Amino acid sequence: SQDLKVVKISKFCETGETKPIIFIEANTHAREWITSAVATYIINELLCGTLQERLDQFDFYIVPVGNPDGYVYTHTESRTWRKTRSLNKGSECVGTDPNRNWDDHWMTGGSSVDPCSNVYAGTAAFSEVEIRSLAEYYKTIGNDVSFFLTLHSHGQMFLLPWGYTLDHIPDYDRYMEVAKNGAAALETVNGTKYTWGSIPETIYIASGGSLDWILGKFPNIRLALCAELRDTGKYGFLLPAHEILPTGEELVAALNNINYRDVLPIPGL
Ligand code: 0X9
Ligand code: ZN
Repeated sequence: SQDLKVVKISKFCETGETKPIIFIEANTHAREWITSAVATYIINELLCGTLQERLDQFDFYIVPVGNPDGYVYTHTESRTWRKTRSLNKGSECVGTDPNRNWDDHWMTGGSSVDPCSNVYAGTAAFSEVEIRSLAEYYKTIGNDVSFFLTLHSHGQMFLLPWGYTLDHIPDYDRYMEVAKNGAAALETVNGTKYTWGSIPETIYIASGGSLDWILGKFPNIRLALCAELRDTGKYGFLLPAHEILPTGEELVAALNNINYRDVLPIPGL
C-alpha cells in the first residue's frame, strides 16, 4: 500500500517561526481526480502565483491524495472507485468510505453497515489506516489550525458542517457569509456557479466525515469547509483535463476573497 504524503509550505522554515495553519485535504474519495489536480494548482499558486502573500500569515499543510491506495486503483482497475481498498472480513466487497470513518457521530446517518455499499462506514470509527493516520497527524497540529478545507467533487458547492445533523453550527451566519462571498468571487472568473449551505440542507446527512471531527475536536478552528468542485454532472468524476486550470483558478479566486483577518486565531483564546 501507498504512503500518505503531506506537503508543508512555510515561508519561515529557516527561523522556525510558525504561523496559524491552513490545512487542505484532497482526493480522499478515489475517483474525485479534480481535487488532487486543484490541490496541486494551489501549491503552484502558493509558490509562484496569487496565493504567495498568504504565506506571510499562514503555514499551509496540504494532503493532495488522502486515499492513495484507492487512487492507484482508479488508475489501474476501476476509474470510478470511491472507497479505500481494505479487505472486509466475511464479504467479497472491498473498501470503506473514508468520509464516513471519522470518530464523530460515527454511523448515525448517511452511512451503511453493508461492506458492499459505497458509503460503508467500516467496522468501527478509525478502522481505516488512512483516516487513523490522518487523525493522529492532525492531533499533533490541530490546535494551530485556523482553516480546514476538504476538496471533493462533484456538484459545485461550498458545504458547511455539521454533516451529521440539521442543527446549525454556532458560527453558521459567519460561515454562510464566507461561502456566499466565496461563490460570488468564484463566479467572476469563468461564470461558474457554486451553491452553498450546510451539508444536510444542501445534499444529505453524512455522519463520520472529516469536517465534523475536526470542528468538534479543535476549538481554535475558525473555518472548516468542504468544496465540491466541478462539474454539476455533465462529466461528473470524469471531468476532462482542460477543465483543471479553470476549476483551480476560480477556486483560488474564492480563497483569495476570504477575509483572512476573520480566520486568524482570536487573541487570548
Ligand atoms: O458524501 C460525501 O462524503 C461528500 N460528497 S461526495 O459526493 N464527494 O462523496 C459530502 C460530504 C461532505 N462532508 C465532509 N466533507 N465532511
Ligand atoms: Zn467526495
